[in-house]
Amino acid sequence: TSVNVAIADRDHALDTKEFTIQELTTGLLSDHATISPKYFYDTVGSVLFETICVLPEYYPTRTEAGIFTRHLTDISQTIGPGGTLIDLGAGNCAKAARLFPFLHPDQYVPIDISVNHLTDSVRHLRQRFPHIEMTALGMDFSKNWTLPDEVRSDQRLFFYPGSSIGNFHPDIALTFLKKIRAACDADGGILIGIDLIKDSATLNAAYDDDLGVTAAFNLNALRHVNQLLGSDFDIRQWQHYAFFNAQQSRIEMHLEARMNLQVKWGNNHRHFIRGERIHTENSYKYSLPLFLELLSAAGFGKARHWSDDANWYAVIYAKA
Ligand code: AVI
Repeated sequence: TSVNVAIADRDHALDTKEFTIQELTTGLLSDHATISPKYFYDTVGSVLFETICVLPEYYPTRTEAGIFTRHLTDISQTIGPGGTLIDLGAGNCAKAARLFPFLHPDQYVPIDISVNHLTDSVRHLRQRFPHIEMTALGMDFSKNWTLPDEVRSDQRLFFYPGSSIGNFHPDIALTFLKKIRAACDADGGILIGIDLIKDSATLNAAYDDDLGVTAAFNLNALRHVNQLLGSDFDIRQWQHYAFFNAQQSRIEMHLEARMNLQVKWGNNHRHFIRGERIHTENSYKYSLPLFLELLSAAGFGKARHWSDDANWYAVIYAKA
């Protein structure tokens, strides 16, 4: 049985320097300034995110882990053994590795935008699970993607934990789910984690923790943008702002100017007045029926779900 670690750093699958500069400039110069949430995840940002995941206020990670601990046998019996496990946003591959002894995949395909991190993780994993063929892919799956030929086509299980789909607008989430559905044969499916709507106080605390880790995570985007763009954001002039927008059913994260200020980069500049904001992230929260509808609109068939006692979070398996 072979172990194959091929990092596919395809030109079209990761942003070019020109694209990054163009995208950031357009966002910063628009009336309502924006920075895409993908710019959170440089090395510092990735560590800050891992820290967020162990904070008492940030319930999604531990609630999802609890659902898997409690229902792993049922979940794996529902899905059935073998096939190809395609891990979207694999990171350190830990969540998928927990499933291996239950799902017994023949092939594991972790996909992540952060290629170096992924290579290291897969190197360790292949030693622990030498009988599973592994093909790591460095790509931004939020863009246009196709899976390379090395990825087997039968019995594909797309694994998308962490409620990361919540960071897409629902229209984009639907398009994305349709793409996943199209990449499945009739024997494929999706296993996905969804953060559910709950009281605003719990939601607000999860995105504005007492220790200020989420604030640092948000502000770190400015450091990262300074590196990418050569801009001169002064982080001390900005503050974290996050709240649950009930009408839109989403957490919004913004960076708010603490004073009138100016930012310069290349031949560009922008004035911000005190209180003006840069929108950095949305995190949509779903009701279970609404998300099941989304899956069926994307072409998925029969679905099963597992929740925690408080119904804060759901893990859903939907067959192709
Ligand atoms: C990655 N994603 C699911 C996180 C979320 O909850 O939307 C990102 C995050 N932003 C602030 N805290 C965590």
